[in-house]
Amino acid sequence: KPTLTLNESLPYPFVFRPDRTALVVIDMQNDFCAPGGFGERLGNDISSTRSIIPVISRVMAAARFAGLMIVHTREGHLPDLSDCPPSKLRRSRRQGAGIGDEGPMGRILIRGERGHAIVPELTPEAGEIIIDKPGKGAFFQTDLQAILEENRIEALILCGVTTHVCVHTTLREANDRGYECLVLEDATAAFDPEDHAAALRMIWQQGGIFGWTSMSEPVVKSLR
Ligand code: TIU
Repeated sequence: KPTLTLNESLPYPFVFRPDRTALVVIDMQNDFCAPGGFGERLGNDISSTRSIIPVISRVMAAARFAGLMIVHTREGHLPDLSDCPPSKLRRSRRQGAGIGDEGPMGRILIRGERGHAIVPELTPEAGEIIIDKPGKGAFFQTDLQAILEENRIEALILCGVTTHVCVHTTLREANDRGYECLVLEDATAAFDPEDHAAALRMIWQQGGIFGWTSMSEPVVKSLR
């Protein structure tokens, strides 16, 4: 399989093998992208997280076309909250968005509820991996690392929400596990654009201390 080079990435060209690369779509759930969900109840404007849905859709289509492994993650907890740290529960309640509380889309951030589901536009296809995670990072208390190793994956292309929280935590976990990471600037979002910009800068500074960033279009083009 050929090696692809993205000349447009920061801080320098990102080189990857499609057969050793996974697209990881992080937490594109109703709870972060739909009215009445966890994100909005925390006091955020969800227009930024909604705006990346069509961008991710294009990237996902290109990844499917090129045969990349696709991983979807969902943040959420068991109905009895046994996998939710008391600290996380306390802080969510204090903010008026208690994990497990009833909302317009069912219980907030609980597996199986409508709020927990991936937005309909980005529904996973058969054969794609879905990782249910209790934390911000996709590696903590999940099978993700074992699945990536089984598939001989060496590099991750990350998108989803939010840039500075679950995308960054997953990026950092992946770094410590030896994966090369590319984060898509226009296919990630935070509720506050300052958090988004700062989080992106943190990736490529110091010669790419956590990896690379790029706009989506060069990636889509390279996969065609
Ligand atoms: N998925 C994710 O980023 N979870 C969060 O709680 N993000 C916030 O920005 N709150």
